Amino acid sequence: MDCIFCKIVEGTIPSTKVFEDERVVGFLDIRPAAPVHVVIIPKKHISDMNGVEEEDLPLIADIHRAARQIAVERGVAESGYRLVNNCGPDSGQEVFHLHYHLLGGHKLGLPIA
Ligand code: D5M
Repeated sequence: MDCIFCKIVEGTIPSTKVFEDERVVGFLDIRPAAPVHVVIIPKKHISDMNGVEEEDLPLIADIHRAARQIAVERGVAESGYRLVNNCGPDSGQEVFHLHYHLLGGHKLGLPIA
């Protein structure tokens, strides 16, 4: 499958991984939108939130658990951070492998709409 994030999981293209466990990987975003910008993905290929099946729901909890740990390790757990999922054309989703952006490290702007 020609999926850039699957290739990051496999290690066939370079990335700076900051988190990895059995089911989840976190790596630095190539185009950081904030001082801390980590992309968190399930290793399993799921195209987007609409593709999340009932059986995948534990993976969403795994991603949140990873996000919390990454936030601590990147020093933004106390100052605050945002976890963003883009789904579909209006959201601007560019990569069709389910992912969450963990953003922090400065005062984040609102609204994001
Ligand atoms: O965001 C997709 C995000 O993925 C976007 O912020 C760039 C990032 N990206 C794309 N390719 C790479 C690689 N190779 N390494 C690290 N980060 C990458 P979206 O929500 O789909 O708009």
